[in-house]
Amino acid sequence: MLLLALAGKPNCGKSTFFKSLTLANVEIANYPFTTIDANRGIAYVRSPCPCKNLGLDNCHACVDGARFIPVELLDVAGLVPGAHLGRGLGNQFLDNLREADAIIQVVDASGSTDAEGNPVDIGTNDPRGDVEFLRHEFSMWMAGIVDKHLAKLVRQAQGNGQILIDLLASALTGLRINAIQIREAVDETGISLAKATPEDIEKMCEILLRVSKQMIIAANKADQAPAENLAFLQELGAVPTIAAGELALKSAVQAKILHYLPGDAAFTPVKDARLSTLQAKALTMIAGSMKKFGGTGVQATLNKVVFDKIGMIVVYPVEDDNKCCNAKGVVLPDAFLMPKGSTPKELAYRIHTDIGDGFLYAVDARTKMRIKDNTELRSGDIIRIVSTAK
Ligand SMILES: Nc1nc2c(ncn2[C@@H]2O[C@H](COP(=O)(O)OP(=O)(O)O)[C@@H](O)[C@H]2O)c(=O)[nH]1
Ligand SMILES: [Mg+2]
Repeated sequence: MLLLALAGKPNCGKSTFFKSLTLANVEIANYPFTTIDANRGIAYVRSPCPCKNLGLDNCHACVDGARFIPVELLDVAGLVPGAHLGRGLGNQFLDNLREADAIIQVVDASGSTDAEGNPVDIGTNDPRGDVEFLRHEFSMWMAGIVDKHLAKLVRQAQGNGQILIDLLASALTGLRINAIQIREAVDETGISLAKATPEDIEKMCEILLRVSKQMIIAANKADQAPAENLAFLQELGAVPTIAAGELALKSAVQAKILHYLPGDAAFTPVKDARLSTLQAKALTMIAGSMKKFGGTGVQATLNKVVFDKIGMIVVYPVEDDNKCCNAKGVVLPDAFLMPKGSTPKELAYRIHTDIGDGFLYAVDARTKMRIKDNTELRSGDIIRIVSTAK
């Protein structure tokens, strides 16, 4: 399963963001509890279910045409300046970020917390510094790891540049960094890896971070954010978010007070729901912010990182391409997230190793045509795999 990590300084709203995405949502989750432990949980990306277009009215896997597909989410402890030197929980949370496929950088766009997360007046703290510092800490930490290994690897490579890169790649597999990415970073920096100074390594690691880790910024506390902060963050591709609003909505759905599907632009109160004055006031405020931003932005952030940044597509394997169902008649039973460029044969392996090993051909359920095993699948494809395995 994909792993996404929430990172940022203390008090920017990471845990609120995390809870709002992993709170057991009765309407969408098959799992009664989606929080695996305190800081690891299951969140869901939202994708339109193909059932609507195909006129399949007996689809039970989606909610009103919205399909929710699980990914794993990590709430990383608050990062403080100097973390790479071991400040705060230091290396422990940097180590957490290491295994993630992508990082959602939560930034306090309201500017109501300083660099260490202490409360200050709204608009006091400039989020520019917050954006910089995560990249800085992470790349400095990486540089420390490269620095630790490099001298020995240079001796082992005996003057062969490619071997040196390959050796370094092996040393960095835990960071999910490969030789191609190292080559790119070395070339772009223009350094000689064998003679790299500590400054060279730092420069290279900045680029290495950029090419190896996808990141997206959640401009959180958007409800209280000064316009210039939002404008600056949105220029960096940030999504304005109101994590506290999303969490309140999820709780209200659980309490059966309102209808709201994560990612909707608005919510509707349940008919005859009894709201306290406080609840009604809070919901009115949330509704106002949602109108301004087109929703709470929390689901939008998750979708953007998975579909646009990492580049995943959604593929629906079926056993019966006429009824788009499995052997038991369940319509569109599975939705798989797969990397862009995946092929039917890779889908077969994703279903089961035996199905992959016995792969014969695939059928596109929409066209009923056979497709070649090296065809690139497209998002929304419904595919029947024909295999010698049963
Ligand atoms: N106004 C506003 N406050 C928020 C939002 N998200 C979180 N907060 C508040 O920010 C504070 C810190 O949140 P928390 O999730 O504990 O931050 P963490 O330390 O990064 O995990 C809490 O008081 C939250 O209620 C938001 O979208 N808007
Ligand atoms: Mg927290």
